Amino acid sequence: ESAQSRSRRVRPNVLVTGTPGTGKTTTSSLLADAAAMRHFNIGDLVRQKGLHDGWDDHLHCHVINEDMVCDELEDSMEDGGIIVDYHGCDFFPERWFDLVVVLQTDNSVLHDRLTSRGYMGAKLTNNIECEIFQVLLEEARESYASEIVMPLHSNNVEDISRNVATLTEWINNWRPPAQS
Ligand code: DAT
Repeated sequence: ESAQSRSRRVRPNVLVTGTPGTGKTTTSSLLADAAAMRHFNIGDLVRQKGLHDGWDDHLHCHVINEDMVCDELEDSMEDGGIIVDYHGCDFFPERWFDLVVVLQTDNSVLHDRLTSRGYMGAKLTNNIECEIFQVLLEEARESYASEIVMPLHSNNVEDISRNVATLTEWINNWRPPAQS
């Protein structure tokens, strides 16, 4: 089933994941323009379409309804040419993605970015720890074939440019798997 679903696509699907603040949305929107892909920011989609089960007062975010998100995306994912941008990766169907990018940022740099975004207290600490312990990299490696997981540094604007160039080239060189 997995190989069949993949071979329908004429363009690849790319998941861009990582701790909040590592640059997923910035990178994904630049990549979408550069490689003519469609970008779904899952956080925005959840808010716009109400794909959640209410508000988490402790974590200050919506409680995402993962089934509703997957149902919403399924048809678009079959067509290919999609970038999905989210700080989690274990609930999407594995067959959806041809490449899983994990953005990584040094702690001090990430700390400053999250502070200027207004994060503090437990939310700040949780996200810094998430990055220190490489939670998203581990989650990606547990959820997808290791060959398709690509960790990339995202510490400065030069990293963003290089990552967008690298990923654009990867997307343009991608070919559907040969039919057997
Ligand atoms: P995410 O979508 O992972 O939460 P973002 O793209 O919204 O991250 O970026 C958060 C902030 O940090 C935003 O102000 C842009 C900045 N930023 C992200 N990646 C960066 C990088 N590699 N170099 C410099 N600034 C970056």
